[in-house]
Amino acid sequence: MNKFVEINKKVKQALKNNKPVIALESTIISHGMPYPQNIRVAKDLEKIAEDAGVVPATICLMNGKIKIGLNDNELEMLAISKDVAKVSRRDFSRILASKKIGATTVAATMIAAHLVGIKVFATGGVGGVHRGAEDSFDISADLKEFAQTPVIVVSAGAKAILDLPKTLEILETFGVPVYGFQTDFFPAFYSAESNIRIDRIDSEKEITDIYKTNMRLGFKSGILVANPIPKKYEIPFSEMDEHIKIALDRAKRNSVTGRGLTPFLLAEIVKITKGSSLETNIRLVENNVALACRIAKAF
Ligand code: PSU
Ligand code: MN
Repeated sequence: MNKFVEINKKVKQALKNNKPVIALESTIISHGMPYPQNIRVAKDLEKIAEDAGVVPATICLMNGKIKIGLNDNELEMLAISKDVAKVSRRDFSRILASKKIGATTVAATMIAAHLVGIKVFATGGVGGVHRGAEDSFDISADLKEFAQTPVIVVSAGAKAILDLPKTLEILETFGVPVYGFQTDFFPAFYSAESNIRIDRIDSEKEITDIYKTNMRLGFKSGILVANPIPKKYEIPFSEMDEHIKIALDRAKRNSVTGRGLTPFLLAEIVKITKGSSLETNIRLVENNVALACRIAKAF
């Protein structure tokens, strides 16, 4: 095994015995949610997986190692420390070499998961094409990663802070399969549906069949499974759009760009919605973990 990789005992056992494992990202803990909700969510997601008979592997970079599966202390460090780097593909080697703490984004978590043979990964929402990308060129490295790393990622679509049609266009250009899970429309993170039609699948087995076919063909792409938040927890698209416009305007006035933009927008939206967007965010990640577990078991 790669000398940079450190897998905890439970995950190693499960991988060795071909038992179901899912990957979880750590940027959602360090940069995506405020303390103390972030640590509660991190532990709660692991418990959802364990209760489903699946071994959770939360992933981060620490002490020059790619850590696969974290203990409570490590999760707490990610949740509390102000010194955690947000790591996408380009940051990976810098943070490993410096032995600093890095939280992995969707892109970096896919890289690590694939390195150790984890096929399924649950997150909240993937990065995408930012609104105004025609000027800023801000397109998440997550999209490029989907083109080259064969991991199934369960996400509540893409965050409504993004330009959803452009995000889907780029994924199509990169040859990335995107499926609505039991829906014909791309979910918009906080809202169960946008008005954008996508291909639909209805069962976990269809996903594992497509993945296996992809692998047999030698295709390298990942698969994005877009799993809508349950209707009863959603914030309607029209309502969310108002909040998002305010947050985007604040980002512009404060000149927030680059890797700081997504965390800034998420935090502003939590303030604007007085915490209700955070509640929604938590519900949708839980829902994604539950589906990821069912897909991992279907393998
Ligand atoms: N979705 C969330 N919270 C997050 C993110 C996504 O609900 O914190 C993170 C993920 O780690 C994702 C990253 O990979 O934001 C995308 O950042 P950027 O747009 O800078 O690529
Ligand atoms: Mn970006």
